[in-house]
Amino acid sequence: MNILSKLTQNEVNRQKNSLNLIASENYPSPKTLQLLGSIWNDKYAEGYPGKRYYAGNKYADELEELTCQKALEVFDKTGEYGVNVQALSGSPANAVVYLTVLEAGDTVLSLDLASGGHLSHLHSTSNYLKFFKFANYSLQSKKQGSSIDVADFAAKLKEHKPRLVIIGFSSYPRKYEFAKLCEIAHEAGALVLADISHIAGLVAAGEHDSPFKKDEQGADFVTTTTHKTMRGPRSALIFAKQEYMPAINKTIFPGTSGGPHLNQIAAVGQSLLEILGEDEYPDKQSFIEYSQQVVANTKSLENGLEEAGVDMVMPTQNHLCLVELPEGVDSLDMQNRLESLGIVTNRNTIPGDDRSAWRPGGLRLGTAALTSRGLDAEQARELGVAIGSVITDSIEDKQVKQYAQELANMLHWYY
Ligand code: DSN
Repeated sequence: MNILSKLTQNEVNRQKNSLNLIASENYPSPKTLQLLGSIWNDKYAEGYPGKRYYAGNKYADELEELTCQKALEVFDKTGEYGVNVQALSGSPANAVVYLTVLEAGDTVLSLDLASGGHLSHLHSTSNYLKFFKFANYSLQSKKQGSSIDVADFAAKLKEHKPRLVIIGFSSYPRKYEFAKLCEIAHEAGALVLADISHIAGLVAAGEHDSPFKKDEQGADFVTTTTHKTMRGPRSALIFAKQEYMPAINKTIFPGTSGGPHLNQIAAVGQSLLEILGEDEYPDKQSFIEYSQQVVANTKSLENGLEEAGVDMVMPTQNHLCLVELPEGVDSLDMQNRLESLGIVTNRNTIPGDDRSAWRPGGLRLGTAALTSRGLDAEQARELGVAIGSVITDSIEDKQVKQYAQELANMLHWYY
């Protein structure tokens, strides 16, 4: 075994023997993973099906066409959208939309980072601020329910006159109100990008409202990564209303990228077949059943945390929940302590956070990965109680470590 085989085996053991609650991670099917490491890796295919710059792309063309067709079948019931499957991941996919629709000096309006926005949605640290400006909308107070503050959203539109508005989040446990926000943004003359990276699987399964709608209630652009609740490989999809597709395609190639990664496109195609039920879904369940279980498990996990006396930032309605850590509990220390017990989480900013970004005030927990390993609602509740008891310091570490190891041993492992 060489050093890389050893490292890989170590990582397999780490994943298998721990409980992964990182809301943006998941375990794709073995077939999906195999395609990532397949001979599609070897081929260059600059261009698009039927118009490539190198020879040898007969099957690459069929592959890309198939993946596009399946992506539209899964997501777009309106027939108004097209798709590009060549983006390498979520942040570059969002950048493609910016470079397609924005002129230098234009403003993008997005949710502020502490409230659950994403780094790629233009924030103070973004290099894109050399060219574009940003403004943020925010959430209601906790007392009002912590949802998107629609009045603030409308006011910010009026104040900043953004060219593009982003509806999409990295750490927002509630449902995204696409239709209402799209309508308000369109009325103000802005274009809308819905970034559904976190909830794509829920949207595909009908467990969450869809931004793919006709007219003013639909987003003009929809981006998503494919490896979170979609349970596919690391990659991304960019959808746009048909009128914008030629410009989006041009921004990807030749605008910003060379050859697409056909191995990623093949693996995305596999996960779409599984979502559509055209290939067997792991564990003989359907994607819809899996997605319903993700939502149910997250609610149970939250119930368990609350039973143990932990406060949530807002009640969960999707695949993730957000803990507000008590005063005096440091999030980095808590993340490290839980990891040492076999429970993998990530610390996160929370609305109005006045702690530092390195040691923010919250802990984000998602159940998509463990649900892929067969976690059920009662197990999720018990896990919530265990984590909550660590946070409130009312249980011995060795007891939690043993419990986490037993649960990890009980859950499926695919690879
Ligand atoms: N890191 C991912 C997330 O957790 O949301 C996306 O960049």
